[in-house]
Amino acid sequence: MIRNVSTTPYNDQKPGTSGLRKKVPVFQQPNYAENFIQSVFDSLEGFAGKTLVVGGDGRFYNREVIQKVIAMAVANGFGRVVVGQGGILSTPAASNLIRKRKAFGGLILSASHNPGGPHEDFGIKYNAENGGPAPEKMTDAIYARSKIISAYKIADVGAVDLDRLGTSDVGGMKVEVVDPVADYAALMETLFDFDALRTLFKSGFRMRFDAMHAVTGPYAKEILERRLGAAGGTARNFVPLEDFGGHHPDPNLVHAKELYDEMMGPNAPDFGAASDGDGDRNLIIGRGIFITPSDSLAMLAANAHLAPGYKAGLKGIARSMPTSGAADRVAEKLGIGIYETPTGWKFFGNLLDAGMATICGEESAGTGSDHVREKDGLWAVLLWLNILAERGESAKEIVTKHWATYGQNYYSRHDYEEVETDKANALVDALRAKLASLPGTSVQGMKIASADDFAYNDPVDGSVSKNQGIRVLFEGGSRVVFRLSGTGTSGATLRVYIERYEADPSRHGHDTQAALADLILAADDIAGIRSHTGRDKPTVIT
Ligand code: VG1
Ligand code: CO
Repeated sequence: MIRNVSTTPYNDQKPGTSGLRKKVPVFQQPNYAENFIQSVFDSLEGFAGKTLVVGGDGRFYNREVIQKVIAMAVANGFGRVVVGQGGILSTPAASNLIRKRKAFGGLILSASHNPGGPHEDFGIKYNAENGGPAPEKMTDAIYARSKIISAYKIADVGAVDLDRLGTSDVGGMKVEVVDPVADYAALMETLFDFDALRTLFKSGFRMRFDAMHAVTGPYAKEILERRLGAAGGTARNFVPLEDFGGHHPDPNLVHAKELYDEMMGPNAPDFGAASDGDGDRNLIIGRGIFITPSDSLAMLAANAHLAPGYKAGLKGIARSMPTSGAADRVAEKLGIGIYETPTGWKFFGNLLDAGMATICGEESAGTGSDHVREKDGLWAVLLWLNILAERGESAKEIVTKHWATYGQNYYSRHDYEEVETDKANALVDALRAKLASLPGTSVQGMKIASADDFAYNDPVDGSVSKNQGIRVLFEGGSRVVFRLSGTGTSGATLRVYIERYEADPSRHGHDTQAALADLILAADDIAGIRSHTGRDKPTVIT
């Protein structure tokens, strides 16, 4: 039986950088999830009889919302729902399934790197038929709908068994429970030289992969250990837990500190990596060397032709604006296009669809290619492995040579988390107000060349996205960038991105914070971080 349930709108269902993210108790309010799901369906046209992919990172509340999605998909007229077994699908695996099954779209349930559990975070994101996150005009439409929604449709179909593989009939619609790993692993086999990787592991190459008790555990076990023959125990924390073991599944130097310490230790493995809650991020650490995500993007782009899937070369590279310019130098050398987009993977979709970019990346540990329309943690790890196997050098050698060829972009991000929203907004407003007066002035002995609020003109569809981060450029190419996070769920998070280019090899590989010290001071002088927020240091430095 299909019911039309009346509801009243919530006023806070505006999708952020990557979907709607809220605390679990917010999502558990009466009709909260239903309102948002119906607002998504109401903003779409022509899905009758078509396929919807659904799955999530396994966090608390995942299964409940999947049941709601299935019951509402029946009532709204979808023909089929494809769902990962146990409700599990990594974000890149969901993107792949949408594309492979020619689905109408998909709902991905995740709050990514944010913690999970009854009092932590949950999220819902809609991805379109290209497998990529809904573009801004779609998320704007969803938000607009959510503010006036008065009813949603749901079918009384009872709970579907998400653990048994196979197809069943649910209220006249097909529900197909699929192995979450199989199609993804098959895709990876088409891109990388699995024989060469097997030989690498056979020769004694040691690796550590920290799945952080999040979604990539089953993927890493299957691909690294079963298919590639990496030693048992290569994948660590590989059982997905509803609360990620109480940790933040955020692969950075703070939350993956154990991995970092091991990689810097005396008996370090050859290669270390980690992924986040929903499997789209990657942390890369060679023996004795951390590789910043911005550098990793540049190095992957420079060497991608060594992997079978990219041997024809790259069409172009795209990076988010705050990401360092290291990839720009690679693009220049390769003679291909480089595109600078706002933060968030949704801005890469058009460039990938149009064949303008092959590899994309963000400073926040996101890298991916045109094989799907999401960033992809394990993909980045496998591409690194393929490059290491082909070059026969250590990660550290590859990094050192890369810097010698292109120069080093010293880079760091300072996050001030859970700042009171009013104070964060006041900081940004004050900064905007003085942007025009900054050029020509000096801070910490460095002259400001230009300052603006980044706006993006999409070269494919002509759409314009304004206010995407304030950037202050110094003479000589150094810069600081300020923006507020669009994924947090409590208060505001101020992100400060700091970058300096260094051409001289004798100055490469030094301590990053020391190399950026004057710019860090300048950032505070310019934005008044201490005076506005009352903080004297960042919460997280990556
Ligand atoms: C952050 C990152 C951004 C990334 C986004 C989603 O957004 O900075 O680069 O695309 O998270 O990643 P923000 O607005 O908080 O800075 V994920 O792995 O959370 O889906
Ligand atoms: Co993520």
